[in-house]
Amino acid sequence: MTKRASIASLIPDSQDIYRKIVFEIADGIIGIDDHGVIRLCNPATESIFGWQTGELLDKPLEVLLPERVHGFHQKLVAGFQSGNAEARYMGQRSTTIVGRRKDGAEINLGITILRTSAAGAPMMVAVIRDISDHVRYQNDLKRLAETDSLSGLFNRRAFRANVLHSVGANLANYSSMTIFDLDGFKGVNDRFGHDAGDEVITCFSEVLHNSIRATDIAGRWGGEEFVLFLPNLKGAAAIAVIERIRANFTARDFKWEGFPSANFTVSAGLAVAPPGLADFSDMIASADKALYDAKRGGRDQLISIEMQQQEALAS
Ligand code: GH3
Ligand code: MG
Ligand code: MG
Repeated sequence: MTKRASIASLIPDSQDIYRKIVFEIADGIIGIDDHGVIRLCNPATESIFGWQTGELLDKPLEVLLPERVHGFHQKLVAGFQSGNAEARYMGQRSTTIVGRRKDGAEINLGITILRTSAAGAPMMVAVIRDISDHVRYQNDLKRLAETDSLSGLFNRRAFRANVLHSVGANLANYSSMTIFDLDGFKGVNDRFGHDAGDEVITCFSEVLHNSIRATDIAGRWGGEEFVLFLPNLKGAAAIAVIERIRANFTARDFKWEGFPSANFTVSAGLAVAPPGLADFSDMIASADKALYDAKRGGRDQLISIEMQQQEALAS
């Protein structure tokens, strides 16, 4: 049966208006029978999923879904079939519905499912909208809101949010909070210019980013100050990470026209928080105190502080 014939048999002649809506609407409309086989499919569905006219009819619905969501989708459909709702919108929650085009590309979908029947047999109809552009736009906005544009690292707000999330998940373990402050940075701007200063900031950000684990969280605290949170790391292991970052940064040669090549140093304050400590401000304050000691002690060094259990309990 061709697609047109198939749709025609499901929509009585007297209901021309419905036929027109199904054919012309930009949203995909798709109907599946009890066995999950596609029995109705409008032109918009084919164009959303990149199939040719009539190709989707009589295929299992699974051809429109990435393999990894097949099980989840079957449960979703079974839940809807056994429930009381006549219609349900899916795609609003944080996990959007993912579909797969014929070429394998994944797309984000907003879907309304309806329970109905056609020619005496039960049928589930889905009205499908491709919301990929919308999801991409949302993700772009989120990234812009969270990222510092010069360094590409988390900004202060996003850093705090990510640390609190990580601490919440690792409350039973030690963690380390470090603040870095580039040494004599006013002098860099004054001698080499503001663009050179920006280059040094970018370089330190790269070194920081390239020296940490995927679970570590780095941010630009402001100006030439950076923060690093190391979950599940303390003592010598944490110190080794910070010292490697400091050494990698100092090893970078900067060469600006008219000047001999230059190297820079960075001071750091490290606070090791005992298990159970979730107070962000306390960790930052302790790291800042250690940083102050590092500056006062002559710069180009790391000072670390072990936060006390009492402090943790008091917070
Ligand atoms: P110290 O060793 O004590 O840290 O000395 P310092 O010169 O680094 O002192 P301070 O932290 O007070 O100076 C920070 C300077 O960083 C001041 C500010 O002009 C400069 N700065 C802040 N943000 C930026 C930026 O985005 N780009 C550039 N080029 N400079 C910046
Ligand atoms: Mg500073
Ligand atoms: Mg400084």
